[in-house]
Amino acid sequence: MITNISKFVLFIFICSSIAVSGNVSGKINFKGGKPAASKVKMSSDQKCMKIHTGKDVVSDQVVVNANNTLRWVFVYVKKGLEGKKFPQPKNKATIDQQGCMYKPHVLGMMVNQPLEIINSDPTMHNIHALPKNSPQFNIGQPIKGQKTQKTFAKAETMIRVKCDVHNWMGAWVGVLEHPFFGVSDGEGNFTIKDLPTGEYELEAWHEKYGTKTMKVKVGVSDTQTADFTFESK
Ligand SMILES: [Cu+2]
Repeated sequence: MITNISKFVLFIFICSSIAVSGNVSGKINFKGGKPAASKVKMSSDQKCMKIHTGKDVVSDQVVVNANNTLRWVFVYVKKGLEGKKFPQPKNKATIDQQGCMYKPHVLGMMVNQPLEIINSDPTMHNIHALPKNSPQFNIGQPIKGQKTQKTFAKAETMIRVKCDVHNWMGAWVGVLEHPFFGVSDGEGNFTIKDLPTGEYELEAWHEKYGTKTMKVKVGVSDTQTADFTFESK
């Protein structure tokens, strides 16, 4: 028989096991004239050209989606988590060189989390990361299927990554002391999950259109909406 006291203990146990957190999700709207997609010229490397035979490759720098939203915006908690420690995620962050482009173009990871760099192309890539707070690295990957792991020792938004062989190849990495970030997708949406309850300042960053900030207050099991708008220049 379950006594009232044991019911109460069970209730407290269940309550304490529920994570005290919520989510933030939003859309990155784009206002103004839609810029024309910029074609990437790969003529300096015939192997890159061959991968894309018959197809145009467009730059990932400015991608305005069909629904007038902006892709590849990095949204993260800029203020409100100071002094808090978060465990490393179990998975590695990944960047792939595929079709002589970086996949993904923008990614987020934590300080000291392994970043797996993959060459999926039958050509030589040279990945060159240019952080200001952590040591730079510069590695040649001549063989298809080659994988190398690297880390960044200090937080930094954003770190430029480029290829020293192919001047059109560029990516951006946001390195944080916490796992609360998202990147806008092909419909302009992003989500930041399981953020501890509290008040935060979010920053949305785009490589061409700069940054925007917004305050949010996250309650238990909330999903707060944080929509940003960038304008064409
Ligand atoms: Cu390359």
